[in-house]
Amino acid sequence: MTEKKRSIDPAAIEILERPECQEVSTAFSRAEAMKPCPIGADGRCCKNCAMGPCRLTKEGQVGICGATLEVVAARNLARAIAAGSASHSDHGRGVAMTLLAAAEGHAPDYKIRDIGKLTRVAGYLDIPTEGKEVNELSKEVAEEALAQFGQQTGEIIYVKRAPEKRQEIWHNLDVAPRGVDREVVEMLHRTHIGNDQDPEHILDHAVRTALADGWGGSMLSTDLTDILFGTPSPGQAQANLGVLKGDEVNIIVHGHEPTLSEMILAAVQDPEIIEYAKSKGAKGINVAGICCTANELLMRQGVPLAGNFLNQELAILTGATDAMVVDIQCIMEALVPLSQQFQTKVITTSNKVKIQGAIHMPFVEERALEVAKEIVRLGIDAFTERGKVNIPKAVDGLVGGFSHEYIRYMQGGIYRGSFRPLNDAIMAGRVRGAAGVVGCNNPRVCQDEAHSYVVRKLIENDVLVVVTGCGAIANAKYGLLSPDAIKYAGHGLRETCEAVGIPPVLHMGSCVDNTRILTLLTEVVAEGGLGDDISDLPVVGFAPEWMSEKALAIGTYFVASGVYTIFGVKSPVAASEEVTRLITEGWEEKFGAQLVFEPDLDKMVELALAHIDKKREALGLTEYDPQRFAKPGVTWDEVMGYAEKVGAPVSS
Ligand code: NFS
Repeated sequence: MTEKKRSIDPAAIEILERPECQEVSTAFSRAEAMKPCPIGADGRCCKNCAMGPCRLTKEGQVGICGATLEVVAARNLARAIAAGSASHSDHGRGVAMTLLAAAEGHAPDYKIRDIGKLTRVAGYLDIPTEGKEVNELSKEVAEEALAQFGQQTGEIIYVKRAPEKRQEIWHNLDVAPRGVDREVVEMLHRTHIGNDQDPEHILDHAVRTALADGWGGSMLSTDLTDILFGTPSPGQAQANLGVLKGDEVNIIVHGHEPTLSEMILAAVQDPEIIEYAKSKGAKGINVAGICCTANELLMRQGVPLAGNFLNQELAILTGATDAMVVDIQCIMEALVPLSQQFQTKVITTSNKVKIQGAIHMPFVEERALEVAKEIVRLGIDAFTERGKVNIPKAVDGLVGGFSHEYIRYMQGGIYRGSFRPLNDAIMAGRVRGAAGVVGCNNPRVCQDEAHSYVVRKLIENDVLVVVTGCGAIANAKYGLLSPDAIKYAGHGLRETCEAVGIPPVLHMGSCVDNTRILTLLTEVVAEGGLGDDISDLPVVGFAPEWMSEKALAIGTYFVASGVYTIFGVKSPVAASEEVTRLITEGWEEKFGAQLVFEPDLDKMVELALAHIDKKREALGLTEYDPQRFAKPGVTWDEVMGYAEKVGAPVSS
């Protein structure tokens, strides 16, 4: 395999092609050396007890307990969904604990930054706000949020934020989550040897578990993070490894929680710390992010994105990363041995995550800023031990920070904010539909290729796109999150984006922020004219380069919320026709949407456009015609040329 096929990222290609990197082990080289186990890959392997592992490779073969292929594949998928839901939700719990500590005065370095959001969230949670001090209300909100995790009966409060028709579907199918933790625990119980052995029944609970994540743990995480650090609004930033600086201390924050990284950002602004860096010969301190931590900091603070999942090792290979500060999730163990060949200090900070050989500096909220400063000092000291530094030049501009609140605001302002312009544009066929393109990198497929290809094709076809997670970072690296991306958009989408003042690809945040997309879809339904449930909307979801269990949880809660969702790479249940049928036709019947696995990029796009057109037709909307909003016989270049001649403002 040539380096080109490993990635389309110019920085990644440059680093991987360097002579000195040829023998270095990275996820790219390990993926080439390690063939995936074909039995496990498509769901045929059961290792839920010590009678096995049982590998069901022959027609009609069953496990030692008699488990059929359908049950094995369904259980494996369900367990992955439980692990993904647990990860997002436990992250959400962490944010709730920080909010509580801040409200009670035990975390003096944190302040409530968004009182408006605090009041709105209190409203969602049915907490009266009148006459309450900020800290008092924050405490009640945090406690109620925490109660959602441990709740045993009834249903989680946020279920009621979904369209009414959707809630009815969940009630009728008995999949409305009762409590976040309960569903995860029950999923593990049901899939233990000798329990739930009906694939449909197992998958019903997998849906309930995923919903507990999407409309529970993750949605709470987004809300409470906004309360603590502010609801995002658009701002400019830069992306790719070119954001690292040769003459400054580079601190990379990597993982998922903004609680620590926000403090790192505060620490590097401390005059004493800046002075310390200068005393060691650095011009300053540069903070950049990787993975979802990057998205959290970008959305609120405009911190540059060093890259997505597959860029983490490459950042160290530049020789310019002095400290890589990690918290939870998507952190490769390989960072530590790699860092030992450089000056880079890998610092673990969560009490949930230790890596052998890394420096562990537990991050305690009571003395958050102090710990952050100690961590930054380690990075500054490492700067003095630098060897050869070789930073790729690749860097691209972007605009990030589109919270659903801001998207509403952009369509009418504070008092008249609505989704009317967007709904009208969809109804008129100016905008054909919308898509969420989210999720990971996976070295089994070319890095970023699927993300950027799918997004380019969608906007070309007048589909408005929202992105999160590593997918958002992927698109940022190729200029697709800059207003300039309008030049790739179809005529109708272009016109709409220019009228509203938005780019055609909107960065909506980290992976837990996929819940912002759920809220946005609900608001679009409530605006009227596009049916009365999410499953009526001409929208699709994508995770074209997925690899994590969290991605499966997200995909499942999107489908259960009514969004037709396409995953790339490969299907983890390919071995079982029955399970494949259950998550496609079966979920279509139950939830009005399917979870489809399709590795071919063009087919992915075809499926998406066909689905969007099918939904348009069902709604009785104008048939989409790509030429309707084009001036006949006039190309865009001609239009732009004319605009320039008459001095009209143009956006490309
Ligand atoms: Ni989402 Fe974010 Fe990236 Fe995938 Fe990992 S960082 S939570 S799981 S790899 S998008």
